[in-house]
Amino acid sequence: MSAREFKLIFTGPMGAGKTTAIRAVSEIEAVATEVANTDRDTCDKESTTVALDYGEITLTGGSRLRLYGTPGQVRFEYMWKILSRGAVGVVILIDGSRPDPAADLELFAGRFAHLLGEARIVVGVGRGDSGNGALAPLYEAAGRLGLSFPIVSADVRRREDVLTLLEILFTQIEVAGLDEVAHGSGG
Ligand SMILES: Nc1nc2c(ncn2[C@@H]2O[C@H](COP(=O)(O)OP(=O)(O)OP(=O)(O)O)[C@@H](O)[C@H]2O)c(=O)[nH]1
Ligand SMILES: [Mg+2]
Repeated sequence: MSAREFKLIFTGPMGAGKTTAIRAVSEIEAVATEVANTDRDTCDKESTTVALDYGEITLTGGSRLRLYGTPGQVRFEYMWKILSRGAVGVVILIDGSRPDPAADLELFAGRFAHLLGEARIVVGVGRGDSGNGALAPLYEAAGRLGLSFPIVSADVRRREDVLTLLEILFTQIEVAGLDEVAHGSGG
């Protein structure tokens, strides 16, 4: 049986943890394109991604996931499209402590919605209040776009949490039969 490979994207606003998430799970040394962060008002951290992150992980069933992280800043938006090509899954990471997480989700889900014929979405929310109803505004934001996808709390510094996001996403991809579409039903 030939090894099956799938391309997944991690996206979301600056500082949500895309680079952190890929580092947390990659079984190869993750590739990063970090530069010093000059936008400390938006997000107070040392560095920011300007082109992409890259990592790889093999699932228990043998499927190999190629993980691409986008930059979070809208000025690098041209990379979002380039990185999206051929992706069958999108992980949108949301920082629940930012001023308007629902608006962030609306922006990113809207920008990646064009992939939904051949891809699925999962949303991971960090730093937020994980209490009952805390995710409701995010589900409402998805509803405004006419979209529905799973939204779960996740601390992407924890490998287990990132793996859970990937499992939720990969299950949707399998249920939708996108793994067959991407790789041919005969293979
Ligand atoms: N306290 C807390 N910190 C978190 C959580 N998730 C991520 N972080 C931290 O937030 C920072 C995220 O930084 P990056 O991984 O560079 O974020 P990014 O999304 O790649 O950002 P850009 O590339 O600049 O768009 C890291 O320092 C993480 O350790 C969380 O749930 N709680
Ligand atoms: Mg990054």
